[in-house]
Amino acid sequence: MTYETLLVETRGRVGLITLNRPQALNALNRQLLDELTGVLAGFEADAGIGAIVITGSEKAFAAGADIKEMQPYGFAQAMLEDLAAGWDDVAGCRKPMIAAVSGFALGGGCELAMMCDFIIASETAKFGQPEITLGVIPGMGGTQRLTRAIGKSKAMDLCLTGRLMDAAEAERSGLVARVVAPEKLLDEALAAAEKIAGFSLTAAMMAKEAVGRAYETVLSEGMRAERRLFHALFATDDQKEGMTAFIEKRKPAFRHR
Ligand code: CO8
Repeated sequence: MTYETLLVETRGRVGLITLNRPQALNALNRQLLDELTGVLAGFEADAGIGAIVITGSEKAFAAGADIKEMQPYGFAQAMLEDLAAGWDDVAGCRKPMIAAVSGFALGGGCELAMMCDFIIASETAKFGQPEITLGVIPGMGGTQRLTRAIGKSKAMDLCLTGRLMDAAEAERSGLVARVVAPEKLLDEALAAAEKIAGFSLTAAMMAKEAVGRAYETVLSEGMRAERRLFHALFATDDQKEGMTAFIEKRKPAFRHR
C-alpha cells in the first residue's frame, strides 16, 4: 500500500512511519491524518507489530497543522466538524509509540510528538506552540499535554510568547526522553522500539496503559488501575516464560501473549 503523505515500512516487529510532505515541512493536513489513523489501525491489528516509530525529515518533524487548510474556517464549521478531534484516534493508539524528532516540531507537530509515549530528539530539534502568533491557541492537546510534561510556568511561556525551545531545554524540562546527534536519531529510536517490541506485547501495552493513567487521574485511582493490570499479567503465557527464564538463567522467548 502506498500513501501520499507518509512513508510506511516495517522493520522486524517495529512499524516505522515517516511523515512525508516535504513541500510543506510536513504540515499536518486532513489527508495526512486520514492516512496516519489508517496505518496506526493496521499496526494495532497486526500481532507482528510490537512498537511504532513516527518520524519526519531532518528539517521538520512537522511544522504544525496545515495553516492553509485551516485559514478559511469559521467558528461554526470548526465546531460542527469538531476540528482537531480526529487526532484523538492517534493519541488513542494502544501500542507503544516513539516520536523521533529532528528540526521543527511546532504547533500540531509538537502536539503529535506529545501524543507518542516518549520523544527522542536530535540536537537540532525545536519545539514550540506558536499558535498565538496566528491568532489562535493549540487545539490538538498542546495546552494540556505540554503543561503536564513541563509544568505551568514553562507551558505558559511557550503558549503565550510563541517562542521555540531547543532540544537541550526540552530535555531539561522533561519533554524529551533522550537527545542524540542528528545522524543517530533514527537508529536510536528504532533500537528503542525494537527493544520494546522484543518484550511481551501484553506487558508493554499494559505498561503504557498504566503510565497513561498517571497522566489522567488521581494517585489512588492510578494505583488501583496499576494493581489490576499487574494482577492481570499473571494470566499471560509471557509472565510464566519471563519469570521461568530468569530462574533457569536463560533468555526468555516471549510469545507476546
Ligand atoms: N501549514 C502550512 N504550510 C506550512 C506550514 C504550516 N504549518 N509550515 C510551513 N509551511 C509551508 C510554507 O508555507 C512554505 O510553503 P511555500 O513554499 O509554498 O510558501 C513551506 O512550508 C516552507 O516553509 P517556510 O518557507 O516558511 O520555511 P522556513 O524555513 O523559512 O521557516 C518555519 C520554517 C519557521 C517552521 C515556518 O515555516 C513556520 O513558521 N511555519 C508555521 C509554524 C506554525 O505556526 N505552526 C503552528 C500551526 S497552527 C497549529 O498547529 C494548530 C494545531 C491544532 C489544530 C489542528 C486542527 C487540524
